[in-house]
Amino acid sequence: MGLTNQATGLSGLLRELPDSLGDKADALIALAGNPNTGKSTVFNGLTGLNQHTGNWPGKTVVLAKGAYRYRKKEITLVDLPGAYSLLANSADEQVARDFIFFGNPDVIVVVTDATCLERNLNLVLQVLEITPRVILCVNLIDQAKQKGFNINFKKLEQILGIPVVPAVARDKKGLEELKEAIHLMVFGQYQSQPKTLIYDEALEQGISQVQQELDKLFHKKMNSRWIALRLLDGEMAIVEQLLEMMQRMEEPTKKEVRLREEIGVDVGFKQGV
Ligand SMILES: Nc1nc2c(ncn2[C@@H]2O[C@H](COP(=O)(O)OP(=O)(O)OP(=O)(O)O)[C@@H](O)[C@H]2O)c(=O)[nH]1
Ligand SMILES: [Mg+2]
Repeated sequence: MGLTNQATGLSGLLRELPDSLGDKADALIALAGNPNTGKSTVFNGLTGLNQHTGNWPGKTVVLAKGAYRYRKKEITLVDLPGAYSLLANSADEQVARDFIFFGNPDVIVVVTDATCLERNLNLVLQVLEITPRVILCVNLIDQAKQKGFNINFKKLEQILGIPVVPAVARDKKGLEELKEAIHLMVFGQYQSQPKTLIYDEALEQGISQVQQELDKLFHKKMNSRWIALRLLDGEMAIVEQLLEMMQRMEEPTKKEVRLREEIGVDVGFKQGV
């Protein structure tokens, strides 16, 4: 059931993914978050699948996949490995980041630990640099209450410009609200309005120069600001992944190949009719 990505190579991950998703899913949702924030507990609560929730050193990076139905929609959920950042410092972080950027999920739910929200929000801001389609699930509210923390969720929502859903995933509290928030973001009118992080002037100038070139290359089909930031950060490995992505964009999908074959046989498409 897991999507293994032993070599953490993007190509393997993306090649495996579309086939394993099936044709039925109406939306693809990724669960991201720092290690140990309750992602797998949320995943199990939503999908009803009994996943192992442990983490141990040296394990193969596994992306667990499950599904649930809500308001007549089939939702596919992917449980990403824990990541403190999206700077690809570890295999887990790289897989999480590659999935968020290249996997094209409809929504990313970032599961955070309410007892150390400040540290967790770092990842939220990094995910928001990739996509505005983010929902913040503040989990472990029970523990935060025990510690006497009082979190103003409405204020958090206003500051970040995205939906914020408090939860106690272990007791299945907040999961219905999470399903509704996901539904509204994918199928409803909800438009998140996250604020863009602005860097100092010199860096912003560099970003816009690199961005102009990238927009020409990718015809504005990719988040060029984020790629520019990675390149300015000296992360050249991203270039290889982007080239691979471009190649994929040009390759016909399996469905297209099948369709062409069918049409070719039936109506002589191959003879150029
Ligand atoms: N008190 C409390 N414990 C929780 C809650 N949600 C999850 N847990 C517990 O927190 C621990 C970690 O949960 P996981 O779901 O494994 O966390 P994870 O984010 O998937 O962890 P990694 O995959 O290792 O990054 C488990 O012991 C859960 O039972 C919650 O809302 N409250
Ligand atoms: Mg987990």
